[in-house]
Amino acid sequence: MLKSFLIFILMFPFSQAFANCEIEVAELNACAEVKWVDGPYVGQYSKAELAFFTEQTADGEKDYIDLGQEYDLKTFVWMIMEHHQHGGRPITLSQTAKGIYSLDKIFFMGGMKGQWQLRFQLLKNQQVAHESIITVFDL
Ligand SMILES: [Cu+2]
Repeated sequence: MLKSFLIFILMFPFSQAFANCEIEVAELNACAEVKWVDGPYVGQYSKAELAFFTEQTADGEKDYIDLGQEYDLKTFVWMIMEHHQHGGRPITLSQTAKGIYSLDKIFFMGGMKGQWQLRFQLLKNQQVAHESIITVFDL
């Protein structure tokens, strides 16, 4: 009884910190989150913010982290169609604060049937160390 109570106490801070972990980034032992600033739209530019953080308190305070020298961030759109997949126009990526990136000119082209995804990768020595896939449209 006492033992299970202790386990509960030990686990609680972790589950609370990561309760709102939309996207897990195990390599950083962190969470990521994508917020749409404008859009998402099909056929016109959308804008989003991508953030990396380690903890989130109950009142929504986040501890943003630096990706550091170790990782390069890459963001791109990707479409999965029935018989092939392909990318699209490049996203304009810029860091706006510690752990926070602005994704500008995200373009999900219209006129196709398939899934439009937003993907980000962490590159380490030019190799993909992490990839997250966010399905944005199912057309
Ligand atoms: Cu297509």
